[in-house]
Amino acid sequence: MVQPFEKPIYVIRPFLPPLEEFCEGLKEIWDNHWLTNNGPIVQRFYRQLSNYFETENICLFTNGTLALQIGLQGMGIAGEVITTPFTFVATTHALFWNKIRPVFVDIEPDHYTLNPEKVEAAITPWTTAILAVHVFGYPCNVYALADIARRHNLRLIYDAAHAFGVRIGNKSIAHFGDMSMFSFHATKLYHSLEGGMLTFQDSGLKSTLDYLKNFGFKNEVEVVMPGTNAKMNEMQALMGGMVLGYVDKLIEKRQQITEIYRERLNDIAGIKLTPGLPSDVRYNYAYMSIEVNEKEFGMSRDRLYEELKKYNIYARRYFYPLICDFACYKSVAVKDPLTMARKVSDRILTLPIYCDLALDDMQRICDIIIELGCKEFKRRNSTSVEKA
Ligand code: T4K
Repeated sequence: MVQPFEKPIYVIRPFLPPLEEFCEGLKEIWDNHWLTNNGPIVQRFYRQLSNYFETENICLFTNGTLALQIGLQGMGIAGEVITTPFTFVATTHALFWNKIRPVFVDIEPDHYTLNPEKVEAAITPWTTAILAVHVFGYPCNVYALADIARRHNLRLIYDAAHAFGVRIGNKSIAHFGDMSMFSFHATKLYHSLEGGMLTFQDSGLKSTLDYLKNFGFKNEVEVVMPGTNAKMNEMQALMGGMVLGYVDKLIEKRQQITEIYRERLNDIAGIKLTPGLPSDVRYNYAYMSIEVNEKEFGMSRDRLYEELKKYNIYARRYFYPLICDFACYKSVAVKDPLTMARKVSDRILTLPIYCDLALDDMQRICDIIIELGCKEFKRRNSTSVEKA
């Protein structure tokens, strides 16, 4: 019998650079006595990211939620926006804070991104934009969505919170759509403690976004719009700049972990792994999700989630419930039956993945999952034999 872990294994564990490296960086902040409000380290971080994403059309924020909220405001999005119910709740909150009505449509079965056919069917005279999510870092069908947006004169915005480092062909994913939001939260594969970033195609937006995140100040005496406070600070930028130096290695390590998971869980009845991505996608291995089919596995997703806790493994049900089922969005009329989103949300389970997850530990996580499935399957079968 496989033994439980002595210490909790969480779904993620943030990467931290060597402490000495961070302490060295802190000296710069202590020397500067500059902590926030577009300080020198934020400016340097901006240049590093411009280089990484090959664009100057970047704006940094204190977190991804405020970035998205301000991005929508800066672009003047209003009315109805077509979006996915299978995401973190912040995606929809950003619409709500802009008094925009979310129109939820269904997702694709393989990579859980917006289904373009459903998007097109949901367009009304009030639709102004599509807010799609590269969920788990899996790219949306960017070409189909761009075509729909162009034909219907809609803006195309991506919640790319999970998609740092993802590329399609020879381009960063940041170059698709009118705007993309990246989250640098501690739980993401790439982080700056907390933080967020917008990338956008229209360079004219930059000053508006900069005003909006800094109370609307143009200079000491001019406030040009009612902005808020959503600035990134020096400590965040210091961490972000350091982690950037490690990001390729972090992605490589996660790829290794993912491959072992896939190898071990591939032939387990009732566990569905995500199919491979098109060959021109460079994936970032942001999350390791499986779908659990209760009938075939012998145990429901929720039972497995609870049983794993007994072994000190804290998997997560990203994303369950669907956003439209949260109390605060229940009053939003949903016309699409969301058949696929409901099915996936009831089956999905995100397993631990982070760069310092020991390979032995992940083998043990797989052993536990397999053992739990087999035990339950045998128990159910023997009960039905006894009954017969
Ligand atoms: N759009 C999408 C699609 C998103 O996924 C998110 C955020 C956003 C927008 C908004 O971006 P931000 O405003 O956050 O930049 C977590 C994160 O808090 C959230 O950022 C993330 N998505 C979401 C998918 O996951 P929770 O509620 O699951 O976090 P929490 O605190 O339960 O952490 C998960 C596990 O990580 C814990 O069990 C333990 C571990 N952990 C967590 C933290 C914070 C650590 O080991 N160390 C830590 O410092 O939302």
